[in-house]
Formats: sequence, C-alpha cells, structure tokens
Amino acid sequence: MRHTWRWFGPIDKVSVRDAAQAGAVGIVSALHHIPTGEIWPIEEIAKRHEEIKAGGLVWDVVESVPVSEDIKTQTGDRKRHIANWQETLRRLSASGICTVCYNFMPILDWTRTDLRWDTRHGAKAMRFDLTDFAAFDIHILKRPEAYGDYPEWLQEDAARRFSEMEDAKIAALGKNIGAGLPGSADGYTLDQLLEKLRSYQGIDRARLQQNLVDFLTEVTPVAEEVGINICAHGDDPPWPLLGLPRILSTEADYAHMLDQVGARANGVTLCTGSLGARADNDLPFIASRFADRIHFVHLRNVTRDTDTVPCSFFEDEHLEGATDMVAVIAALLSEEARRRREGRADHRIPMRPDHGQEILDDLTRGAQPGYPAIGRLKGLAELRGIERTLTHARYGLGA
Ligand code: DNO
Repeated sequence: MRHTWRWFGPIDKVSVRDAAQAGAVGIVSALHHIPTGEIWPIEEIAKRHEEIKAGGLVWDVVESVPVSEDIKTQTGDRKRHIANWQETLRRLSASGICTVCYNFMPILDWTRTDLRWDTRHGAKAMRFDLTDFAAFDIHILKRPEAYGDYPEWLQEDAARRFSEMEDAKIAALGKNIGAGLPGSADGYTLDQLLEKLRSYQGIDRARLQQNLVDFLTEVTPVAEEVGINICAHGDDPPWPLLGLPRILSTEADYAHMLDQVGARANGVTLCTGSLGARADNDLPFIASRFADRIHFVHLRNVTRDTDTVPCSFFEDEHLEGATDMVAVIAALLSEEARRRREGRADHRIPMRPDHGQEILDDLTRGAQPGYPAIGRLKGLAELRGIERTLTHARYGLGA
C-alpha cells in the first residue's frame, strides 16, 4: 500500500516533514478554505502542491472535494455546483492528482460527542456517546421530532444526563456536533442547524440514495475521462443522525451505489473505523467484496459499548477494537497483487492511518482533534508492520 498522511495545510500543527519522519510517502489534503460548491482555483491547487513538495512529500489524494447541500437535496444551485465539481476534477487531474475522496452525509460530516475522552492510560480518544447525543438532540438542539427517534429508555437516560450537564459540556456538544470537526465542509449554530434540517423534509433514504446516483451519473464520466478515481467515504457514524437519512453505512448501501454506476472510476474510500461502528459490517469481507473498487483506505479501529445499532463507541488503538486489521490488510494486499498481475497503474492503494489517540507530546501540541502526530505515527508503524510481515518473501503469505 502507499502510506499517506492527512495534512490540513499550513494551519496544521503537524507538518509535512513530521509526516515524512513518521513514515508517510504521500499527503492527503484539501483546499478547506474554498467555499463548498465553488471551483478550486488553479493557482491554489498549484500552491498546495508546492507547500507539500517543500516538506519533501507529494500530494497523492484529495480529501475531500465537498459535495454541496444543494447537490444532496437537488435544490438551488445544484446544476452550477455539479459543473464546478466536474471542473475541479479536471483541474486536479491536470495537476497530477488521481484520487479524490468525498462523502454524501447530509449536513453533518463525521460526528463525535467527546474529542478528548480519557482512556485508561491517560491517552485521549474520540468518543461517540449515544446518551450525550440524544441529550443534545432532545434538550439542547430541541429538534421537534427528536423524541420519537429514540427508544423510551434512551429518552430517560438522556433526560437524566442532561439534568446533570454542566454548561461547558453543553457548549462542547453544540460545538462538536453542530460546528463540525476537522475536514467538515460547513459548520452551523444551533439555529442554523435547525433550519438546515428543515431543508431535508421530504428527503427520505430512497430519495437521498437516488440523489447520490444522479450525482455520480454526472460526475463519473468526467472522472473517467480525466483519469481520476472518485471514492465515497462512508457515514460516520453509520446510522441516521438527527432524523437525517444516511445511505453509505453498510455493505448493501455500497453495493447499491457501485451497481447503479458501474464504472470503476466510481469507487470506495474504505474507512474501517466508520463502518466498524456497526457490528453487522464485516470489514475483511467488505474489503474483499469491493476490492476492485477500493481506491483509498482509512485504517482505524473502534471499540463499541454494545453491538446494537446505534451504539456508543470510542476510537481505540489501531490494532485494538472490533475490526480484525490483519484480515483487512491481507484482503487489500491480495487485491494489490491481483492488480499487479493485470499490469494496472493503480496497483498501489493509498492508505492512511486514520486518526489516532493523543499520547505523549500530543497532549500538549494542540493539533487538530483526531489528528495528532505521535498517535498516528504509532498507528502507521503498527499497520506497516503487519503489511511488511504479510508480504515477507520467506515468512509472509506470498501475496
Ligand atoms: C474524519 C474523516 C472525514 C472524512 C470525510 C470524507 O476524520 O474521515 O472528515 O474525511 O468525511 O469526505
């Protein structure tokens, strides 16, 4: 695999050189300052390439070119935004990029209730706590339909939790959930969020699924023409939030999307951490089933409090948690071997160690939540170790 590392640009407190020292050979980045829906300027793309080169690495993957709410809901500026997305693909291709990640999560991107949850050794991990989330939805956001979306026991737990909540926690929930985490395209105040939610009235799961297919029908031919693989990141967490449908949460969801638009350029960002929050997602199997369409991989692990959907979970160390990382990597390596036999140029699948716990000096560095230097370095080192072992000429699987 090609070992990459997410870099948020010059504002990132973990530099490109740090990434190189951690063992990465390529960078995953995006122009977060360009408003969603607009074309990425050629000079800005060139500038990001230069910034990365100055640190000694190359820009391999774009994560993400955001998909606007108008595209997801098929309203307003949809047509213009799709034309802009296509043009951005052309420009990225001309600059040498071959892989573009995106997601189709309505309004919210990845969502956590706690960004620095204490683990047993004093490391800090990200956590999604279902009771906190329900308390936010029912008592802080006060979404009119919220009650009906939770079973009675959870309504009661949420009421109790909310009654004991300090102001700082209430503010943190609003910020973490509404204002968005690193890499999220847009952030909202509580009022804006309620208003945005209204724009999804009438958009159910089937409708959103179709809107994704319609979007892919328009952008995939351009991606193919310019030699870019586009790859959809799964829902994180993989179930509906705030009454909004989520449509890339399971193996069946991905199968539907890949079947509807069959070109290989329409592919998957396999995120083991996102999909792994559901006990019914068998990650090694999913990696094998969609192998030919996996263009980018996020390797990360979670430990769930329960095997229910939804559930509470925290981001565990890369080799702990519920996902059998050795089996996932073995599946990806055999896909790479298959591509090599076919003589394919894209036989090296870019992967990045996704997130990491804050450990050691991370605790004082103040990097982006979820993106510490040492926690990710540790994850990458462990994942590379598995890969090196599995591909060893004498001791490995001979992949
Ligand atoms: C979180 C990330 C997400 C992801 C986007 C992809 O760390 O995995 O922000 O990048 O959802 O579009």
